[in-house]
Amino acid sequence: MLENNLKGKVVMKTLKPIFNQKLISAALAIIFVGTLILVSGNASATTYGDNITVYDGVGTNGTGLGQEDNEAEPGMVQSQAWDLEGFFLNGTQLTIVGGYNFYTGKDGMDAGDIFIDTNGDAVASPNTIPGFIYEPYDSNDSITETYQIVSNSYFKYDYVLDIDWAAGTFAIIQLDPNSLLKDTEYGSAYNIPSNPWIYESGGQVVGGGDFEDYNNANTSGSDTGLLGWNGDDNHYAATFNLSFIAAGFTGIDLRNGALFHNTMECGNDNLIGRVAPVPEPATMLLLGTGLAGMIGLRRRKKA
Ligand SMILES: [Ca+2]
Ligand SMILES: [Ca+2]
Ligand SMILES: [Ca+2]
Ligand SMILES: [Ca+2]
Repeated sequence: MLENNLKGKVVMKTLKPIFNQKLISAALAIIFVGTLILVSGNASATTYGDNITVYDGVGTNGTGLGQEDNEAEPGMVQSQAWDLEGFFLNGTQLTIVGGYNFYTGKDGMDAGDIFIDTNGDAVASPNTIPGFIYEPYDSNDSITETYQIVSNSYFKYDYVLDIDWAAGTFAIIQLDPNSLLKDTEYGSAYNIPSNPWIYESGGQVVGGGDFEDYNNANTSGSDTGLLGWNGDDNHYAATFNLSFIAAGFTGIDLRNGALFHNTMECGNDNLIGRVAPVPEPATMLLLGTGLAGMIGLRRRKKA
């Protein structure tokens, strides 16, 4: 198309202003599409918004986004009842979905809190944490585990949704490096990447609310694109309103990107969601100027 429009200098001169306008429009269109891709990543729209699940760094047996559907951590029970399947985001509505029943737990193992990182430095799903002393794993599970208390200085989460699953309520706690978190039952030596499990103490309560709870009757695979496993097609969901983010709460803003982490008491499965940062308007303008400039340069070389 470019070449056809450049048959002679006279023609080119008369077309030049229109051509530049087209180039700028094309550049802006490319930037617009690029921005959409940046915002959505590989996400796909569902009943609960975009699936924002990413790979948790361990295991490669799963399907779907992050290989997280029909996947639990290596060496752990592999079944739908233990499967955390995805984080979804619709505006400021964060939904977690699993074959695991958050409301009742499973075999005495309760659901965990949702940890949030907003400045990109969380040590999520590590295989080792320098300086951290892991509790020996009790291989025959004959004693009551001690559930180590872990300093947030190792994990660097910024907030936690401290969830009362039975009551349908949660507190938003702003964490600091001295906040204390609790590891999983098998967590210390056996299933390191799943940690931490729940909030223990420290930090500051900055808000809270009710969450929308769904049972499996409301949450089918067709709502989410998630799969049943070995004939078990139950899916459970819970939706948390993070509007405190939209309200511009100090230090937390989804536009800067965020990471979400959840596991259950035994750490059988580890789930991570991520929102990519949205470029600032100034950055987009720079990108646009640069791209238009590059196209202009290329065109001059051809002429
Ligand atoms: Ca599944
Ligand atoms: Ca999973
Ligand atoms: Ca952090
Ligand atoms: Ca997992």
